[in-house]
Amino acid sequence: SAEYTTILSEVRGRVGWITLNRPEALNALNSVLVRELIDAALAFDASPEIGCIVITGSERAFAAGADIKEMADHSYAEMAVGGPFPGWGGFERMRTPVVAAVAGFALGGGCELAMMCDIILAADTAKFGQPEINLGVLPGFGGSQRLPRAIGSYKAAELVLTGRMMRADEAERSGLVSRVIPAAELLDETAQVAATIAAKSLPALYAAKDALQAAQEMPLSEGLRFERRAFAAAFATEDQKEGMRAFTEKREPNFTHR
Ligand code: CO8
Repeated sequence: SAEYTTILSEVRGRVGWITLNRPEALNALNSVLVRELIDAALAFDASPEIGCIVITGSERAFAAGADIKEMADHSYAEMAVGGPFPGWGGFERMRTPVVAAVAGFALGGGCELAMMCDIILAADTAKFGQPEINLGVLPGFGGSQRLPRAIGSYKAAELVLTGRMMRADEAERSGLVSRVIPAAELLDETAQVAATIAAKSLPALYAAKDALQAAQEMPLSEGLRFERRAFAAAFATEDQKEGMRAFTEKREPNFTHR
């Protein structure tokens, strides 16, 4: 949309694309970029025409973290009262699946932004890390919580306490990244993954994402009950009838997202 200055936002079929675009600062997340990113993402999330959201950066950087220059002089009170970036709660509660396509640096808030997405695809040039410790602080966008859940507590501790970067292949082995893709093919491959997702039944996608998120937060017994109710509820959709009818008729389903 034309009014954005730090991101590009574009609809391709049923996929909403957001490209972080502050090349002069390696896509560092300043308050304008964060506001625009959340605004664009929530608009896609609210649209029944969008079945998947992609967030990507440039070849050099997904995002090199929160904008250190903007943040440096903030007081305790300013950070405690929401900081420069209110609104993440809405981003984290989006129902639409979100794919992060990471090339180059995904550091600090950049790594944390990728971890707020459901799937992380990485170019072979990607570098992940939580270097906040080098700045005399600690991760502040969820890194100390999501990284241990993603890669295990001991490996996360090493990364958070040393601040070192992890290359794409190590991130894939660790389970942070689902696939490493040659850099030149990252966007095409991401477009295919996103289009594959976006073609599915939207209510089924919402329910599946909801259940996957519940798995991060609930004990197993509660999560299994959550899933069981969601599975039963899926039988109230037209898409369930269509999906199962299409299977028995040996044809592709024609989902209407209802
Ligand atoms: N903030 C501001 N500017 C940045 C940032 C950043 N995070 N990263 C890079 N830039 C700028 C540089 O200052 C430089 O600008 P200029 O040309 O005007 O000097 C430009 O981008 C290019 O960067 P470099 O010249 O440094 O490029 P290199 O290739 O030499 O190095 C690195 C690339 C290694 C990525 C290096 O730029 C770097 O270390 N960046 C900082 C990484 C970092 O520490 N990130 C963590 C930031 S803290 C954070 O994310 C906390 C999140 C929680 C916030 C919670 C709020 C509620």
